[in-house]
Amino acid sequence: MENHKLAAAIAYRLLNQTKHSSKKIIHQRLLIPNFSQLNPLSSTSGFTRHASVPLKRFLASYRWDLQKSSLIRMQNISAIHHRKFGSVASAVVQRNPNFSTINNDDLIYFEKILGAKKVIQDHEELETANTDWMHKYKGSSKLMLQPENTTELSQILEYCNSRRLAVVPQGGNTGLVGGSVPVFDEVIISTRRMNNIISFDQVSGVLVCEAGCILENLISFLDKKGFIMPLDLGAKGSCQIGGNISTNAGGLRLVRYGSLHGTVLGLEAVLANGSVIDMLGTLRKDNTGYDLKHLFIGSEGSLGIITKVSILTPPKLSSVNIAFLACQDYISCQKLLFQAKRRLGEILSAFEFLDSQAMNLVLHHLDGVRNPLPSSIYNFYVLIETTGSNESNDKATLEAFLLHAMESGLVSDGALAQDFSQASSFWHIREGIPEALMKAGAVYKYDLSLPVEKMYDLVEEIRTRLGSAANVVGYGHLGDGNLHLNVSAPQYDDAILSQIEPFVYEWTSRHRGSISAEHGLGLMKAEKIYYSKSSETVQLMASIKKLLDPNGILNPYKVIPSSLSSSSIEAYDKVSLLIFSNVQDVHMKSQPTICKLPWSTF
Ligand code: FAD
Ligand code: 2HG
Ligand code: ZN
Repeated sequence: MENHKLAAAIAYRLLNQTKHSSKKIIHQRLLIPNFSQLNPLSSTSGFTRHASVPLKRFLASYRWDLQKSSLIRMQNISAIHHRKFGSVASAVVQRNPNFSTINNDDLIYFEKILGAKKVIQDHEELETANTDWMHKYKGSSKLMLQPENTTELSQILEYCNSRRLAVVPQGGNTGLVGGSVPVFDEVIISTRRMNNIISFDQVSGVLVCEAGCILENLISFLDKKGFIMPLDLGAKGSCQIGGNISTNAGGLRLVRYGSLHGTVLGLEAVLANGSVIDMLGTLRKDNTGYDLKHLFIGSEGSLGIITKVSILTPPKLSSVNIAFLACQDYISCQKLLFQAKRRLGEILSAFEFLDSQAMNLVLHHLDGVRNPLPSSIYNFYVLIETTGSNESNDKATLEAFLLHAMESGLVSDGALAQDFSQASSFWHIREGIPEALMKAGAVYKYDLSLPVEKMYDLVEEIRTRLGSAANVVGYGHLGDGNLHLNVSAPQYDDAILSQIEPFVYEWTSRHRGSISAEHGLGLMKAEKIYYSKSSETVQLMASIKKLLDPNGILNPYKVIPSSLSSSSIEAYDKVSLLIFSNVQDVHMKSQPTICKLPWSTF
């Protein structure tokens, strides 16, 4: 098909400019004040709606600044109605009686080393810090400490360890697996005051900063220097780099820049006994023995508290393009990914997908969101971003890719963002899904790595199992083989849960997937670890935990199954006998039937 006919057949639409409250967007608009000159079809006040534009002209006029705005901030979340808490935590674990409870002498000590303003006992502040982003997990801590530097944090941990006071490290509290809030009365150690940028090297692109820096602030800082963060996620307005590293967050750019195991060059961490471990190297290459920083990346605060990080940041490239495409079926999404990897190659920077259920939720629950392709509801949508340094080449490459995708019928309709506002509205649809789900009611979240070709079968199977009882939503980082399966229901209901679990974990295990692609295990999945890890691996993890945190004070009840995280080595032996006598199927051979042993058993 000739280009112009194709362009006419596929309505590349221009969006009405949506209002957006983000300060960041306003800032970015200032960076491209003369955009209306770049694009003859647009103006700073609005865009012609649904105008079809010849593809070549459209692509030629398309350019905007790279960074997206923060869509999710904690202050937005207050609008989300408060959820009834289930018995998620207390049903599975009991408070470890080896832990002490806070007394007056403790408070006097903390005030002495930190000063009163960093020792928080205020009811409202504690209520927020005890409650997770989803309002699903809630602890009852009476104390939050906010150290300002590594020395203060080290003193806190040394003291807590000597007193057997359990602690929970907390960054931006955007975690989705109940890892960032206390289960019982653990002391909350917040890194929010440790938010200084220490150095930035323009030549190497290495950023060194404290763990409490908010991701979006780092993005803004780097933007001015002509660099970007190698990770980007919807929670960037609240999450902290220490929390990102502790969860090994994936996000929207992993397909291009890889995981934090690759980009984090160094760390400083404080162990449970207060020892400061300086691994804050800035070298790309350092093979002097074990690379222990990796133990802290993704260990969810169970081995130490990260205080400083050094991270490799890529240069900001000038040519960014975003396409929002519709596909009729999941197989087309897969084929599109296959094509995108080959045809877009090194300029591909995001490949995200959502199904029509996810799209409907966003349209229904988020203000100011429009479907870029409103003429029909398609079964699947794919958001593709390219980032490169050669504007004309990148455009030509994307153009060729899109033409091919349309000609071969993989794409049914599509829209290309023409400016930052449109790009941001495309991203808003994808990044806004978690918030829309929160507004829709109760939500069961599963974050799975699965072979791409099998991934959506699971969504359909769960849909069949649940019938009309719940809305089953599938979306995620298709480019990374990461499905976000969310089940949305009017309220939490054990009948619904029993249709999902253990089915979802067994299915994932059978397909050799991971039950946590990027959010971690936290409290939610500590007991489910055997679905993705062998018993020997879990044993080794428990031994490492024991070595670094012998009293088990760091983020107890999370990550490691409770049966393996008692405070004595003898108890480990006893428990492992109890667990591993319970052999199930091939992938599950080390899976205990859910160990609900009370601590007093040890
Ligand atoms: P918190 O939630 O405070 O903590 C998370 C875990 O890390 C806890 O176990 C906590 O104890 C530990 N921790 C925190 N700080 C430290 C520290 N300094 N040292 C040791 N342990 C620490 N995740 C993704 O991977 N990809 C996404 O695309 C993504 N998108 C999201 C979108 C939304 C809207 C939301 C709400 C969450 C999203 N998440 C995503 C989940 C979440 O993991 C990330 O938001 C983020 O990495 C958590 O950072 P945080 O600072 O909020 O950490
Ligand atoms: C995302 O990719 C996050 O948007 C959240 O990882 C996923 O809410 C979820 O299930
Ligand atoms: Zn995600």
